[in-house]
Amino acid sequence: ADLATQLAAAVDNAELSVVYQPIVRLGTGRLLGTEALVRWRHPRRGLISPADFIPLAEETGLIVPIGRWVLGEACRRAAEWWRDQLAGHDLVMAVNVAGRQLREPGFVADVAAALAESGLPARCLSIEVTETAVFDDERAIAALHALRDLGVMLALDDFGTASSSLGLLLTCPVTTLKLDRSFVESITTVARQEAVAMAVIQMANALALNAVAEGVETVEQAALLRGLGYRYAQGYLFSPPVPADEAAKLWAGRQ
Ligand code: G
Ligand code: G
Ligand code: MN
Ligand code: NA
Repeated sequence: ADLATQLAAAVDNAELSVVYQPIVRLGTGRLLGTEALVRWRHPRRGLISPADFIPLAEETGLIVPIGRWVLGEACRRAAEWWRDQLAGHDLVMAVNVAGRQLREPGFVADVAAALAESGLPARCLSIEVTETAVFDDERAIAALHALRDLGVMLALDDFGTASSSLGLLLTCPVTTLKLDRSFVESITTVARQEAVAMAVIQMANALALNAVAEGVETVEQAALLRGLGYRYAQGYLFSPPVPADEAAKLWAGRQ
């Protein structure tokens, strides 16, 4: 069978799993929450990256059932961590959502159901969307407003990489900007990267938005970002994405 057919069966065959990458406070190293990232272990090909199968899932519409499964899984896990008070405070579970999911009429109801079934408070869920997923799309923007009405957080992922970034801040009720890792990569050596990162944090502060720096790999990058005023970051320096049981242990060590 072709890859799309195999992907269609992947949920039922329990070939998908979710790994969790910590999002930390730069000042203290404490965990703010985690980002859920889907993985597909193909029976013959081994691990297939979401970068390779998410586009296929979007083309075929399979992203809808797959995304619903990821959302349910992430909410159940976060609710478990939240109930166990692993954080000692609220936590954030960030879930990536494709444009195709956002435009699906039942999407907001799916989110409400995932929250109700898991018992996770809406304020603990952050839906991550890319700029291109919502750009110029009234249905997507309407869904974002409905999600905000539910009380969930909304993050603009890969912020700064699309051409539409600034206008979206006027039309979309986002709570969080995720500075794309391309601006962090050479931030300690390329003055323009530092200048863009500084402009983004100043804008986030002016708009009362949270900002998370992505792709932080070195202590130098973390220190520089902290100096610029970033309070939250994510990246291999702190932890790669890890399975749920390992993430639960990270909580224990990072309070
Ligand atoms: O983990 P990384 O290789 O883990 O992810 C590659 C890309 O796939 C990223 O752009 C990430 O946002 C996306 N991605 C990972 N998990 C999901 C998911 O559950 N849904 C969607 N729509 N995208 C995801
Ligand atoms: O598009 P999004 O930001 O959701 O994608 C997250 C992607 O970034 C995933 O593929 C994840 O595995 C990857 N990632 C997470 N931390 C780092 C990092 O420090 N460096 C690099 N190069 N990639 C990272
Ligand atoms: Mn993301
Ligand atoms: Na990103």
